[in-house]
Amino acid sequence: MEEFNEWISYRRNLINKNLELFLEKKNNHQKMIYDAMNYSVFAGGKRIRPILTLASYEIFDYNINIPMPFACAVEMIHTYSLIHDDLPSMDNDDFRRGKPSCHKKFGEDIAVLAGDALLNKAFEIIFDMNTNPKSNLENIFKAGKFLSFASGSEGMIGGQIVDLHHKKNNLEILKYMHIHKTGALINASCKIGGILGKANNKEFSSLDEFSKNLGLAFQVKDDILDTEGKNEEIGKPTGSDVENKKLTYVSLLGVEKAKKLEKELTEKSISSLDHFGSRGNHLKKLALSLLHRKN
Ligand code: GRG
Repeated sequence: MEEFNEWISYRRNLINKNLELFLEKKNNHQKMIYDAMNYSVFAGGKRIRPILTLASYEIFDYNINIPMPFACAVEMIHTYSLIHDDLPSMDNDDFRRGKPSCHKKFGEDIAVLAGDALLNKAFEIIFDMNTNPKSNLENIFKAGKFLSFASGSEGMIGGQIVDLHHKKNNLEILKYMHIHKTGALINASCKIGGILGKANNKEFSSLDEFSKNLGLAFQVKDDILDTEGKNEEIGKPTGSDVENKKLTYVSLLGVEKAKKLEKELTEKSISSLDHFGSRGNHLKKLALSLLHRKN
């Protein structure tokens, strides 16, 4: 456990250092946008998706500098989605990561632009990767395609549309929404690690299977935390799903069945890594730690 905590902290710190470099503040006329981008990116996120990218890559190779720009890009896209999701025209949330949400701090106009700028920055740093002689251009393009697809209208944005504009009244549509809204980026985070690590077809499929189940488990846990979590640990008021009469795994199945489902999905995800042997251990531990997370 101690070893795993150190393993996580080391990667989280490295991701934060790289994010700082990529998002260096500029003291020019558009300083405000850098302030807003940095505010949201450094508001205390867990960095789960970039750690998944690194951990997936590490099944194949130890040099985590290679996937690092992608790991940071994934986190930037995730943060952009949270900034936009919190806007009054979407979920209208005043708090995020324990702090006033971006639009509460900087105003709606800046929050929209900060989200847009993070999305653009993400792809800028990926295109910059071709300057690294160790990078394989073909794999960078392939991974970049996965990331843009997962973030777009057939991925995360697609899920958000279902959330905002579809009547959600059964498990099937709920699952569809979450596979896209939350699952797609988690899935891409792992697949990117596999592509850059030059995984073969079987290995790539295992990472795909792992992250699909993990993404769903992650969302079920999110629903459980909204019912059972503590405001101060989660960083925003809990109980909002019930208040907003949202369809969730908890409202559909009840909390006990939702917990059972989350456990089953986590176990399923873990078992798809079995053929990696001990090389899959950190990813497995990561999945287990998400099952027990408090925020
Ligand atoms: C606006 C294009 C657009 C998309 C929004 C992902 C998303 C789509 C909205 C977020 C809504 C939400 C809270 C979903 C629950 C699952 C989730 C993504 C939780 C937040 O992720 P964590 O727990 O957050 O990894 P931190 O703050 O740790 O990074």
